[in-house]
Amino acid sequence: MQNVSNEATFLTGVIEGFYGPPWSSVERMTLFDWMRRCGFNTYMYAPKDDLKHRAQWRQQYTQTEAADLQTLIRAASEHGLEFLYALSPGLDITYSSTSDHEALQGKLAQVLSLGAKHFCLLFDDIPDQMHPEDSKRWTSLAAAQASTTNAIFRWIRQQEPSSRFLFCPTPYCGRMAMREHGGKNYLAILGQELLPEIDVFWTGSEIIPEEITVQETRDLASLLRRKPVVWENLHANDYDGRRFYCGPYSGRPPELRQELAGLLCNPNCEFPVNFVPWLTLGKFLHGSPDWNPRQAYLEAMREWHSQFLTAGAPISYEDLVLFGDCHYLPYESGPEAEILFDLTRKLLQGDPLAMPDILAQFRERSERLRSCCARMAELINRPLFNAIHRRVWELREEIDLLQRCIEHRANPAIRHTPFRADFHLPHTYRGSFVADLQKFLVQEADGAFTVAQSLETKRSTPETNPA
Ligand code: GDL
Repeated sequence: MQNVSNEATFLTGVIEGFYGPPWSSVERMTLFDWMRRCGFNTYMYAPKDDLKHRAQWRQQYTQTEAADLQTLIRAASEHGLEFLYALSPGLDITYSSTSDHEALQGKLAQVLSLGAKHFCLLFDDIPDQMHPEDSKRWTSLAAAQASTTNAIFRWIRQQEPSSRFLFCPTPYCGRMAMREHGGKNYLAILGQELLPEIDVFWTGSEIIPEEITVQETRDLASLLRRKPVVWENLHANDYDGRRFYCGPYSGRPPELRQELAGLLCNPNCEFPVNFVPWLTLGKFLHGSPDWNPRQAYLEAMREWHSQFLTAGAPISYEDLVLFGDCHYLPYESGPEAEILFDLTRKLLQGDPLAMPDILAQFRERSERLRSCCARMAELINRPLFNAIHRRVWELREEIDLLQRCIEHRANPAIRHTPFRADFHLPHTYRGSFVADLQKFLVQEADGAFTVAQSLETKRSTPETNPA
């Protein structure tokens, strides 16, 4: 499909587009260095919890905030990167309101005056109902959003003729479109109404799809009448505070690049853990057709390893790979972690004394991981330590508990007595109100939720549920 956006640069890079605390200016400067190293060309500013990006989108930045934004815009340019400013007015905008239109224009005028050239309007994660006033003027949300965006785009192009402009639809993945989120035929109406110069974001069949295929992307492009820009959420972790992902860019074929107008990734909230995801994404975007995610991961881990110097005993490359494999991707753990998982499962399902080889392998591998986690406390790179230490602690605790349990089961003198661990007591370990609530609903393999078999009282007591 030929469209206007094909003639423009293929967008590659990073969206700061997650929920949670935005990155610091120091992190953003490091980001720009890393982005150059990855061969990316674009940074999109869209932190959901910059109040003035979304919740209070009408408000202009204060002098201090504006000065910070200006510094950031300049720094992007000094690094040879395009800076894209995104605004999210969808939570409460009235599309037909003159004052809202003026607020929108006024806000973007301020950011233009700070040096930004490229813009984006985001309508993701908003109510899909229109204001009654809007329904009088447009028959669909898609038409209302397209009309508003076209008007802003035309105005921006008058100020800045080289401006690149993007749009994020309310249904931004296949599942939402299928459920008619945003209204019937939203994407077809958008494709027809939105000016062809405006690029459209898309996350894939799901918000975080395991795979993105060429065929589904072609189908979408014909609906939208333009090639989409992928908003890549593969490494985003804002939806689950217990996880981060440092695995490789994966699940997308190299041929996909030809079907897109760009690919920008919205990554982990914890800035330092994005090194390997970005390096591998850079390789995917610029690499050869024989792209191999695992290979790219192992190479990128060699580079990341240099950031794991400690004040004490060193962390080896092999141990770092094992640790990284425990925090791989949303749908899979890395192979080194899988081996540990299988060893543990076998030892817990059977008699450890009857499988000395498995026991020996478990001892070696679990101890490597446990002590690697312990050494992380001595990382010289404290921002990296701060970013990962909760997850490191949790992993170490669990490995420690499993080691104790398996050694208990492997000890003929005590193996028939109940296993207890003094460091893992009820209420202090695996506790929390959320953990209690999570016990109510069980998710089946097909995604359906069922009510748990036994709905016990809120807090299990030591008597009823010993550790
Ligand atoms: C989303 C949000 C994004 C968030 C991500 C992962 C889009 C277009 N919007 O739905 O801000 O970080 O999921 O939770 O992806």
